[in-house]
Amino acid sequence: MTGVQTGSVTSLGLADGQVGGNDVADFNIERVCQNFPILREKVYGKQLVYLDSAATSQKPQGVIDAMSRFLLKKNANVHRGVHHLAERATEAYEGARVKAQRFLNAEHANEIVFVRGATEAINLVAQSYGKKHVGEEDEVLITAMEHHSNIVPWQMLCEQKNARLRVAPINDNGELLLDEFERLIGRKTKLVAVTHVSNVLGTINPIRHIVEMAHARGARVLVDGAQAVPHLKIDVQALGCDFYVFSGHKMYGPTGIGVLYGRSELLEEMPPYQGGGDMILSVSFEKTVYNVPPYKFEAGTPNMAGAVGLGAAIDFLAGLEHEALAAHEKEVLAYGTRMLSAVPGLRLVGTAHAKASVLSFVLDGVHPHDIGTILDREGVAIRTGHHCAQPLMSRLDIPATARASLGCYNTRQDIDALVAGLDQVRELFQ
Ligand code: C6P
Repeated sequence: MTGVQTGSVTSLGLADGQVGGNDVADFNIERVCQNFPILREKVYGKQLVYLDSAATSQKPQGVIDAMSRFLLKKNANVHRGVHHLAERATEAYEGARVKAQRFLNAEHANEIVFVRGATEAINLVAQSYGKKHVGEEDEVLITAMEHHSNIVPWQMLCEQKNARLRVAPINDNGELLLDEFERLIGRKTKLVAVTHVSNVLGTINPIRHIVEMAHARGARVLVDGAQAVPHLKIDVQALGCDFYVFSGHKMYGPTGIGVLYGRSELLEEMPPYQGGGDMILSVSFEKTVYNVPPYKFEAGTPNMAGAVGLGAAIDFLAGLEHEALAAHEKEVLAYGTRMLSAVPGLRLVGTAHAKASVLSFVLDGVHPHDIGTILDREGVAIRTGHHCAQPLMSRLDIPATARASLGCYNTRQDIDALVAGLDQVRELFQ
């Protein structure tokens, strides 16, 4: 939020009393913003306007405090020591796992594997489940709107196994062509890997429908939830997916921590991804007996402070009344869509009917990098480039976009600052 200057940075409780319904007024934006100290920063003497949350979100004070409290009061290696601090650390770490379980509405805490982020989670599934179940001439189905993290691990697997990577097409609005998608799920399809929300287009994919189509043909489904978790309420049981992955840092948590959710029976039969400490029950030079999930997939000392920070981010999101947050984000997205559409020479990229907080665009005669550089001088932070989705750029026949992406702290004023900055860009270039 532009110009947030006031208030102490303490409260997490954001839903005032009986907050409910879809009234945006229920959402106390000033109190939300007070949780994010970095929003008071100035860049080049201008008030920071942060519109790059899809790359990484800013962190609320509660997350910063929880991590520092862990390091100040509880730090020790988890699962190993008999001493008191080791117990405290293990309790904090395993407590974060239970928070993640509730956040996703997973049935069991042991379905939550801590990983570095969405990228590592997808690689884990590809090299463990994929290596075991995808054979020669089998197929893995992805979509044309995937992030490189949900393309390259499957390409690597397909190369290793002589399998085939298939790609479901999208229309010009950036929506999946569901009939085509269904047609591509065949007898040989072992896995479908699809993003819940596109990081470039903002498209929200109909995951439950996709899962039904895939399961009807015996294929497993991995959902890349990296861009969905900050905005949507996730219920993996209702979605019915087999795997769901996300990164902590896009949902107000720290970097270096993320989650792989996998259904128990799948995690149990999957081979380990990496070997090392903590993932074993016993080791001899002749034979190693692996630990049970999730520990089987958590070799080595994990990111304990990161897990605690992720737990605090989950608490932060739980403290926001979800309906009010969703209504606020929808309203700012709609305002942004209207305002940007009115900028001469600007074309929005990604106009799906179901969309989350992403506004990608191109501007006649101006390279996106120039847009980003000029906006930066005005204090407006956006991302420009291919956004790790080069095949999508090829499909759209553009080299890059400028992308403004929204978090819970963004407002109409931030959109106004973006549009004012774009006016300057146009004056210089058009
Ligand atoms: N997208 C963006 O600016 P990691 O790097 O593992 O935390 O997340 C990877 C990833 C996977 N899937 C989707 C849909 C994503 O958007 C991302 C990360 C950032 O769009 C950085 S490239």
